[in-house]
Amino acid sequence: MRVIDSHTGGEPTRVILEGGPDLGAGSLGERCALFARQFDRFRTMSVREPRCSDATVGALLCEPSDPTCSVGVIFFNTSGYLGMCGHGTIGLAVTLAFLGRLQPGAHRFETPVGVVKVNLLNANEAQIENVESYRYRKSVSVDAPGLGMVTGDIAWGGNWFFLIDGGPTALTLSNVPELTRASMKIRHALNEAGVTGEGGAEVDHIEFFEKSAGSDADSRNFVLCPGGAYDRSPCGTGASAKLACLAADGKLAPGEVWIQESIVGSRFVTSYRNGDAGRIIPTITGSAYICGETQLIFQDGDPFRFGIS
Ligand code: PYC
Repeated sequence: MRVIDSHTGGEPTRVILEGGPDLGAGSLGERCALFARQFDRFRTMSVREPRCSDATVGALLCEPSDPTCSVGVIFFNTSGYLGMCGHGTIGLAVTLAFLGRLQPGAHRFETPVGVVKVNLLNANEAQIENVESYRYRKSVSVDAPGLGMVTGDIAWGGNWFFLIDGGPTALTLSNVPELTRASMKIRHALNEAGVTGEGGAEVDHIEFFEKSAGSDADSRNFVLCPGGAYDRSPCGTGASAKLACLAADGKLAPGEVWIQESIVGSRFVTSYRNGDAGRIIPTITGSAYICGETQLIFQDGDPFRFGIS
């Protein structure tokens, strides 16, 4: 399997260029379902230890089914599949630029949850216009063991998020273990209480945010991803969900810039325009860098050929 690794604001993306499954020519949604049903081992072998880690998002490069798109992509991680991935889309754009397959300018990428517009600004920087994002429920409270009642908003930004104003402790790197434990408890409490996104979808990302201390960013966040790792980047879909909440509360106007900082201090510059029915269309700008070009080898007899589960 041939892969290229990059990071976007510290968050890794592994693009599978060759050696992935043949998923046919259905819609990206159909191909993602087929991937999960019949070829899930390609996911586990490419992103799980010992060849990768929980922090990485994998990206299977596909032929698009939409003729207006230049690229199709299915994102996944160690625990399952992602509808969309903001940092991963920026990483993919920069990877394709590195390979000489994408020129600066406007492009359209097809994902299982819709088309994302990508403007490659230069070799390391891209701006994406994400899928329509919206707040689904405001001020939902759950009782999380050891934390008490926790209140947050449920919003869609290409994945489902529970967004909480303020963490149980300051949003600093040294507090990552405590933030991880707390956000896992909250996610578990949401699941136990049957609190979901629209249509019963699991809320699998938990986001704490607060005003950035000693920085000119508008907000700093900590995002727990489905696999249990935290997002080193400011999380493109999480930032989109946050923008949707700000827009719904009348706290950010269309076109106004919102700088979202991650727990490691990396940044996305974001804004939105109005979509349909009170939804918004977020724009996220960020940088990615190539870290490696690798041939993954899976030897016969390797007990961890398909990854450590
Ligand atoms: O940037 O959207 C994102 C993302 C989702 C999970 C990890 N990063």
